[in-house]
Amino acid sequence: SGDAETAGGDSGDGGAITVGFSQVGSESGWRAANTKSIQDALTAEAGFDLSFSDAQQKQENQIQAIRSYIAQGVQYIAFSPVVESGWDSVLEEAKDAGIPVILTDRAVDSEDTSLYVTFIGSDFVEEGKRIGDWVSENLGTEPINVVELQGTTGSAPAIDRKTGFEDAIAGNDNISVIASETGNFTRAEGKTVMEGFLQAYPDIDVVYAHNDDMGLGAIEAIKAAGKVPGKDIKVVTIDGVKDGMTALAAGEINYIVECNPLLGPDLAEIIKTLESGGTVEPRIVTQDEAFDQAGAQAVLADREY
Ligand code: GYE
Repeated sequence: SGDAETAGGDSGDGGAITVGFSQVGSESGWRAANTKSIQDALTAEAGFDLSFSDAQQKQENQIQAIRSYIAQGVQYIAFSPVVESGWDSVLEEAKDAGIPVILTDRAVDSEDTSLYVTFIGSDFVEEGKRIGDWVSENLGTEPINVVELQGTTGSAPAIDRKTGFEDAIAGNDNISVIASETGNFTRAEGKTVMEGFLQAYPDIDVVYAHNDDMGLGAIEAIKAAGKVPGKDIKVVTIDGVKDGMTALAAGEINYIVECNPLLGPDLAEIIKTLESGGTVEPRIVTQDEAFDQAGAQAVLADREY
């Protein structure tokens, strides 16, 4: 139809849909898979003109990116909020500009839910709970000392995965979380924090890492301390990315609850639905599996990411 939106794309059916996406960063294997999924789904061939930015785990960068998408007048804004709080003003600016916002992966704590159309992503409380259930059910009744590597402070997955785990172990007096610190969802910080834990606590039984990458960093620290990961110290993580599943299949991780990063196709579909005047559910929960070592061995070859 020759409108302004045709400038950046060429869908041949009246102009590409302009979308601004503000990504958290590139902190983990999960994030890399999530970025690829979004970029692979919101292509020019599929009818999109995607502007993508990486906030390097900084909220101020995300706010700046969103403001620039508003200034550009994109048709849709999508983002994965690095932390839960502090979004109300910029979301109000988007609303005032008439630009629908879609939350992917992580939640905001804004009370006014009219500030975004929908939130698509996993149930992080449930993920933490499944890890806690596994620890409760598989490691016996002797005292179990757990150290926890938390995700980015203030992020929805760090808050919820901690809560879910605590809920699940609440009835088990033999399980204690003896230390809990953030490793910011990165392998390097997971390793450093675990080195500190190993020095401070001689009798760690389990590491609960909020993502695979921190667990993989912890494994390096465990090996460097002369212990065997998966045996001397059990390792349980969340995500199920290739490196995590490989370590699980090799016996260095004991259990992984999956968190599906492949949100691109659903995001594309949500935008197409809205574009054609349809409505979408305010909360779309992604389905996740869980794997023990035999389960990882069975699926490893066919994993997409
Ligand atoms: O688990 C972690 C990433 O928000 C679910 O962010 C996501 C988390 C994921 O850094 O690896």
